[in-house]
Amino acid sequence: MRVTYHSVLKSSIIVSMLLFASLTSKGTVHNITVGPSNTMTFSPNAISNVLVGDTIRFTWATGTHNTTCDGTGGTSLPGGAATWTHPMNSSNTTFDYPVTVLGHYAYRCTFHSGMNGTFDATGTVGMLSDPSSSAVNVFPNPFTDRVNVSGSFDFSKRITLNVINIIGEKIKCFEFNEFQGINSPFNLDLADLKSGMYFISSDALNNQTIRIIKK
Ligand SMILES: [Cu+2]
Repeated sequence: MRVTYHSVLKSSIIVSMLLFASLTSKGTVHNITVGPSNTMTFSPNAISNVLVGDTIRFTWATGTHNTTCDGTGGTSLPGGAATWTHPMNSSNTTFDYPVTVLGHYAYRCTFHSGMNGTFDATGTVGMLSDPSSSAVNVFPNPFTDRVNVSGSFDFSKRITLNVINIIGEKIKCFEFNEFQGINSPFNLDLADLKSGMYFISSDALNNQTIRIIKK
């Protein structure tokens, strides 16, 4: 695979595109039922396909419970993720937790020993400007030096991935002239970027714009 690199370009069109993309960003809601059929369980008690940008929705069914993830009592969550504790009973029937950090989450009900569950955030949802387009994964995110981009690319085109800073300047452009297998991620060397937030955009990603964070 050959990668070519272009110098800085600037485009105010991209700024308006980013604003539009952020307004239409969407993730998936993952539903967890709390205490179904008078059991001391979360159902499902393990979810493996969560993406950053998704929402975990706890919905009460029966009993008096809570959902807690604060790093104590066997619970755990990735560094930088917000802790939570929320009652789940007939007066508190739903609780939404927005997933903003990649990693493994282990939560529990503090009232009932053994009533616990996990979910794993393994990728980042694309910010979709076209709701019908499929999701793109970027990992790791946050990243240190290199970031992988995978998803349903339009392979009828040469793949160009642009890296854009928060004021809309295109600061890098990667061109992939030989197509990889659809399951092989594109690996971008971003070691020389400063820490902060950037976006990846590409015509070949159905105009999705993906937020990435450099550590
Ligand atoms: Cu409980």
